[in-house]
Amino acid sequence: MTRQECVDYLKSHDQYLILTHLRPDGDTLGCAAALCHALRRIGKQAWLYRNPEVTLTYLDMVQPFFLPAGQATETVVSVDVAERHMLARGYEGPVDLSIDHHPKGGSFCAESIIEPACAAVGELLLELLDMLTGGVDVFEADALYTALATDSGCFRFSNTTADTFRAAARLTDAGAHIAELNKKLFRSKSRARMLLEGAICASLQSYKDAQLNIAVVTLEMLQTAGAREEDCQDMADLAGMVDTNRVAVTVRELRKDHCKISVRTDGSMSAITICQAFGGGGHLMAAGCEIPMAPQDAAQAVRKVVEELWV
Ligand SMILES: [Mn+2]
Repeated sequence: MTRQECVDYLKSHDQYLILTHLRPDGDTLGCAAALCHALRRIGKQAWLYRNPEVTLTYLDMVQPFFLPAGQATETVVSVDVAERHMLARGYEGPVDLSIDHHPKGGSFCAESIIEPACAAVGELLLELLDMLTGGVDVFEADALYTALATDSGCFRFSNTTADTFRAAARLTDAGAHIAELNKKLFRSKSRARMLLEGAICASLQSYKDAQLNIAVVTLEMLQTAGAREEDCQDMADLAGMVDTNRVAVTVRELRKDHCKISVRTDGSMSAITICQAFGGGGHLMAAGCEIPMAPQDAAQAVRKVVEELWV
């Protein structure tokens, strides 16, 4: 549907339940919070589905809107959910409307508005909420800035466009707390995460003139650092930060003699081909697999495959 049709839809329905995705990020949660707040501001009843995987970073933003037990709802809207199986854990019902930016999003919903050119759903939602309410308030500006900034890697990823900056500028005009949000989202980490990164960096093994970099994360390292699951996000990016890197491999011990492998490449070699050797798959620049070996053995097994494929 068009933006106007979507706004008309939001105006003509009520009793909203807003859904986020599995392992929720700043885009899905920021959009859900902003949409819920804006709907309430125009007199609607709206709640967020209680996604059990919300991390501490985002809890304050969404918790006040969680659906109370026993509260009935009518209209179910998902934000940033690409596929049915990506819906937050525990939700089994139908979805009436999908607001998304994943190219194939919305296929599981009765209605959808999908705009893949947007770096974040937050970019699209700003347009919709401006049309719906006449202008976002400070809470919504903060939530949408969270969406925009996290999905664009703080405006550093290749999905960032002039429109992304224009949306951020409008959110700044609307009162978004840019400095505080950037500090919280990008310039701070838990002490456990700091210790874990230190251990991962110390584990780095480099080959091929440091164009192949392998990091190992053992259960013992996680325990020593006191790391919880949310301290482990984007760990696979670390090895690839070596400036000479072409292929970065992160070996994570899941249990005794069983490891999860994440491969990231610069596109000059296929991460899929590397992972297919171990029954995995993925994309050209990011793929994964599991190997039933101890961490160091798994690291050397992957090294051997990468070196055989090396071009
Ligand atoms: Mn997104």
